[in-house]
Formats: sequence, structure tokens, C-alpha cells
Amino acid sequence: MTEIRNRTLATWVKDMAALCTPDSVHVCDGSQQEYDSMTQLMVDAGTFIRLNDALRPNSFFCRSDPADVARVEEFTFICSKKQAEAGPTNNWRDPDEMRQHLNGLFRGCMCGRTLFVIPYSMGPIGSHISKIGIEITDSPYVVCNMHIMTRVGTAVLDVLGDSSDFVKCLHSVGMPLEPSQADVPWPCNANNKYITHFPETREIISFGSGYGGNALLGKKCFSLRIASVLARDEGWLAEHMLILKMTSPKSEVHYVAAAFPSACGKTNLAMMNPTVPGWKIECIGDDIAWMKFGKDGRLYAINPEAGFFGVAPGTSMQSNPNALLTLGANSIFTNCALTPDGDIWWEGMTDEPPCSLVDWLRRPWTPACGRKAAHPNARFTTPARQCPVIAPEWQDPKGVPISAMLFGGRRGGVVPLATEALSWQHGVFLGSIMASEKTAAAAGKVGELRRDPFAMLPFCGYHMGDYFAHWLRIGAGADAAKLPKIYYVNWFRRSPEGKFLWPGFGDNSRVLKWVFERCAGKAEAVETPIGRLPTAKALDLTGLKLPEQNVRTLLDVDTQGWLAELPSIREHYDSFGARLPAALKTELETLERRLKAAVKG
Ligand code: GTP
Ligand code: SPV
Ligand code: MN
Repeated sequence: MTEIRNRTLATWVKDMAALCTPDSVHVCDGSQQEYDSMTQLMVDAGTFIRLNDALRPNSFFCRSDPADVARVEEFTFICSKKQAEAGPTNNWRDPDEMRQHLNGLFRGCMCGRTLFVIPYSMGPIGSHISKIGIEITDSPYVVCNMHIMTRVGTAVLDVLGDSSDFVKCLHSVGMPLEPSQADVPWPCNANNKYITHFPETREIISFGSGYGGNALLGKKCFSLRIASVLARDEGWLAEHMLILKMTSPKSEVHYVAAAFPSACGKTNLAMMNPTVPGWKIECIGDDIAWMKFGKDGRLYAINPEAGFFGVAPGTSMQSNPNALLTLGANSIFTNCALTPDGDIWWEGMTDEPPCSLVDWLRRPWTPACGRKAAHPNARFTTPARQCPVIAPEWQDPKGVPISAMLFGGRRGGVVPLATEALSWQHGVFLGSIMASEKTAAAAGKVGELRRDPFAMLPFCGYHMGDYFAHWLRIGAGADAAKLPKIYYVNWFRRSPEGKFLWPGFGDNSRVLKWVFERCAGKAEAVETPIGRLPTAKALDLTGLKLPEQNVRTLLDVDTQGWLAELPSIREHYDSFGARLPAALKTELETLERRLKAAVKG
């Protein structure tokens, strides 16, 4: 077994083993052999079902406990010393009290289980932008997922050396086993979930859930909640953004980052097949971007992850062929449905559903039964390197220079298809007022509109008002000409009958083309009270049979709608109190003045 030479790490592992009292300790080496033995362990335990090897080699199907299907924002805590540091958007607990409480929960919590130590790197091993985390977990499911989602193993320990510069991530499913007690396929602790972050000591402690961002601690917990604090302190950005590479027919290249809330289209945009002829889109990342200024004054982004943990329902050869092609082998499927021939299925994968399935709750399913076969937050875990449109430079330790950033969300009304910010400050304003209809990625009521600034509402590890100020500072300290241009987009505008007005998916390349051409100083835009909008002519709609009325609505400035929204924006802003940057209040007042002037005409 891998030996731990790092003294800080060895002591921590020893202490945690003494606290959690596992039957054994396993330090992960990141090898294929380790992955295989782990999947076999789970097949034997009934957690995994091996899929039909002829259809989907080396892939596994997994169903979670119905009480453990999504991120739990209600039980997610920022335990900074001062409550004011966590701000109004986070749940806060005193770090000493939380530690004490968690100590009680962790005492003996790994009885009958193995304690796994997962050394992992977020970002290419050894890149100056990358960072190291060590996750201790009692879940082999987490080990397998971390193998795919991050760079795991001995090489990470080699880079770490004797340094104590790593994020301590402690995780348990919170279900110890008595000596004679049989395990269940998906152990968790339905009544006791805590996803806790200690930003001052750069620690994460998670208890009771084995699912997604609750348990794969490199993802939202480290790469966003802890990293956003590091980024604030060190002058960079840790964002909930995809990164894509766009190449024009003339082989010019621009890189674009985009922040949409959970289940609002990042994975789809990141690896789409563009419908505009001659243009190429390749993927760098689909969920998280870490961005630092290069010596040339431009902002460079890396994808800290190594895999995709993607929303399964709705993924099809029509909507996202490159995702399906990535999933051809070596993948894990959680809370999808199982077909009679040992493959997986979910709503939207095919026009016609299979005649019979076993649903995610292990019940027989037929198309007539009236239930969904897959959970709406069913997910696939798959290696990024298998994506047919992964950009060759996706692991470049330098990162890629970002030309444009998009913000967006699900908005049935008011927000047009695309708006260009008038300046960096105006762009920060647009990011700060983002709102979206809630999805199944987090527990709670789906469809409700909520403000989700920068798609970071559940992921910002400190006071959101300070986060806005950090964004403004980043802009103020940079050469304006080298900063990315900022856009606000909305693929989800609906007709009064509730139909999407925009085809979305590959056709979003039409908006990207406009963005690209704006970055190149071409393409027309009209100045409106809310920002610059594409003219109908500037948007390439060739080959798209879109009713003219749709185009008009998509590119319309709904002045009354925006005016009606001002009170809710003001209320949103008021919640940040004195920490709301004055510049943003000014932006809001200016918007109001411009809208009122437009009404008077
Ligand atoms: P997280 O992994 O939770 O952060 O989600 P994400 O932002 O990567 O969202 P994803 O791309 O997985 O899309 C979520 C859902 O939105 C899927 O069911 C998609 O089919 C759907 N979707 C994505 N893009 C579009 C679009 O352009 N138009 C419409 N109508 N639906 C879309
Ligand atoms: C999200 O919810 O934004 C995700 C999935 O990307 S999870 O890993 O569960 O956070
Ligand atoms: Mn996400």
C-alpha cells in the first residue's frame, strides 16, 4: 500500500482513524487496478451493477437511497469565525461548536468500514494554478468517482512532499456497522447531513450523504466554496463556469467561460455541435473554472476537474451527442433506469422509451406507468479525456485566455436571448442580479424563481457582498482592453403557452458566433436601457426556421417587465447591507433611469 511520508498528513490520518474507528485504512494510489477492485467490491455489495460489457464496457449502474439524491443546501454550512464573514446567503455555524458537534457524529462512524485516503489534485498535477486536496472517506463510491473527477494517487503525494499546503476533506456516509450488521446498497444518514466548510483553516467536513457535491469534496466544496475564499485572498477567480474553445472558419480562436446555475446548460454548451456551418466548438471544462491573470495581463482559465458529473435526463444524440459518446465506456451512472439488456436509460435519451425498465427505485417500469424512470437529478460520471470534442489544450497547465464570459439562467420571461454588458462594472451588475428557476440539482421546490448571483449562490464561501466587491476589484486592477467582455444570455424564454421560443443546444452557437464577432470588433449591436443587444441581422439565423414573432420576443427589451423587477432586485441588494458595493447601487439607479426614460420615449 502507498506509504504516507508527509508528517502533517500522517498525523491527520492517524487522528481521524482513531476518531472514526474503521476496520482498516487504505491509501489510494490512483491505479486502474485500484479502481477495478473498488468497483468489484461494490458489485459484490450490491451497490453497483456491472452494465453489459458489449454495450458499455467497464461501466456501472448505481442507485442511491431515495433520501440522498441531490445537494442539500439547507445542511450546507460556512463555519467562519465571524458570522458576518459568511454573509446572508450562507448558513453559518460557529466553527468550534460545529467541530464539537461533528466530533460526536464522527466518533466510531466508520465501524465495519474501510477508511480510504484519497490524495488528489484539482488541476493538472504540478500546474501553478492547481491545488491539492486529501479526502478521507468511508465510501468506495466516492473513491471511484474521485478517480474519474480528479487526478488521484501517488503522484499527488510526490508533488505535495512534506508541505502542509493541502485542503483537509473529511467525509463519512454516517452509517457505522455493528459486527453482525449487513450493509445496505447505499449507506447514508438520512436524518443527519452536514456539509461544512472552515474557510479560515481551509477544511471541509461532510457527514451523512454519499451523493454528488455533498460527497465528492473536490468539486463544489473545495473548487468553489474554499477556493472562492483563496481566490479573494490571492486575487484570482474560482467560478461555477464551463470553459469552451471556439474556432471560426478562418481558424481564429476565442475561449469563452459561462456561468449558469446547476442544471441550466453548462455541460450542454461546453460540448455542443454548432449548427452554424464552418464553426468549431471544443470543450475545456463543463462546471468549474479557476482563473488567474497571466503576465500578458489576460485572464487565463483552467478546468480543475478531470471528468464530468453531468445531468443525465435530457441527454440524447440530438441534444448532446458528444456527452453520449463520452459515456461509451468507463463511466458510472447514478439514479438512471436499467434496460433489460443491461444498459441504462433516462427520460429524453430516445424518442421512444424502452418497453420495460427497472426504474431508479428498483421497481418494474413501463411507458404506461406514468412515473419517471430516472430521477430528475440522475447523473453520469465520465472521464473528460473520452469526450470527442475535448480541446487538445484542456490540460495545459498555463490555462487558456478568456475573451468573453456569459452569465445566464432559466428565465421564462423578461430576459432577452443575449445582452452585452456596457462595461466590466455593468457586467458585474448583470452577474449580481442573475435569477433562475430552480432545478432538481438541489433539494427543494423546482421552478421557483430565485436570485442566483454569478450562479454562485450555493457555492460562494464568504459574504456575497464582498464577492461582488472582489469582482469589481479584479476589473479595476486590470487593463480594460484585455478583460473578457461580459454577456447575459437566456436560452429558456417561453411563449405564453409555455413552449421554448429558442431551439437552444447546438443553435446556441448562433449566439456564441455573435459574441465571438463582438470580441473581434465586428457584428452589430444596439444600445438599449439594459445593455447592447444583437440586431436581428447580426444574429446568424440561416437555416433556422424560427417564426419571426419568436425572434422579435427573444430580442425584445421588455421595459415594463424590467421595471416590474426593480423592487425584487432592490430587495436582493438590501440583503447585503453595507457590504453591497456602492458602484452596483449606482448601476441599479442608472438602469432605472434608463428604463424610465425609455417609457417616456
Ligand atoms: P450542473 O451539472 O448541475 O451544474 O448542470 P449544467 O449547468 O451543466 O446543466 P446541463 O448542461 O446538464 O443541462 C441541464 C438540463 O438543461 C438538461 O436536461 C438539458 O437537456 C437542458 N438544457 C441544456 N441546454 C439547453 C438549451 O439550450 N435549451 C433547453 N431548452 N434546455 C437545455
Ligand atoms: C451542481 O449542482 O451544480 C453540480 C452537481 O454540478 S453537484 O456535484 O452535485 O454539485
Ligand atoms: Mn454545477
